Amino acid sequence: MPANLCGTWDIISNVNLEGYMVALGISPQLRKIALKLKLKKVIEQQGDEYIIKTTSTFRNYTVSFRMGQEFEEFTRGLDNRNVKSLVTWEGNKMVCEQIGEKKNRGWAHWIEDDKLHLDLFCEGEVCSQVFKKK
Ligand code: VL7
Repeated sequence: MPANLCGTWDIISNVNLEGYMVALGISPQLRKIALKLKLKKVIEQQGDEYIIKTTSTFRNYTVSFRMGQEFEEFTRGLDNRNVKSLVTWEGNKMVCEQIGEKKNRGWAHWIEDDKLHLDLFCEGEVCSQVFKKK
């Protein structure tokens, strides 16, 4: 992997999760819960498969994929949509495009100063999260 993102990570900042969730059409009630969560990321690699787990006390979300191989993703427990996803390296960024009903949807992970960064984007809204290694 061009950058080693593997490990267990705890969120330390979360900017514009609200805007991202509004863009996804998440209900006000669920947004209120989601905004209070302290998210964790567990990123693993097994052979050529990557597994990304987002966990919280409320709900967990797991996705697994191979680089450069399009896959069907159902965002269960998030906005519950089907998308066609594709993850590739763009330099040292792990970039996912999520093609579906929502335009310009996806995310990007990268490492900066020993921190794991994540931008989540949807229809012009960007949520920027930073995690520190556990
Ligand atoms: C996914 C929050 C907010 C809906 C539930 C809140 C509980 C706990 O897609 C994501 O990560 C990618 C890249 O690492 C890999 O899947 C982040 C969680 C961000 C989304 C939407 C609120 C509903 C969420 C899992």
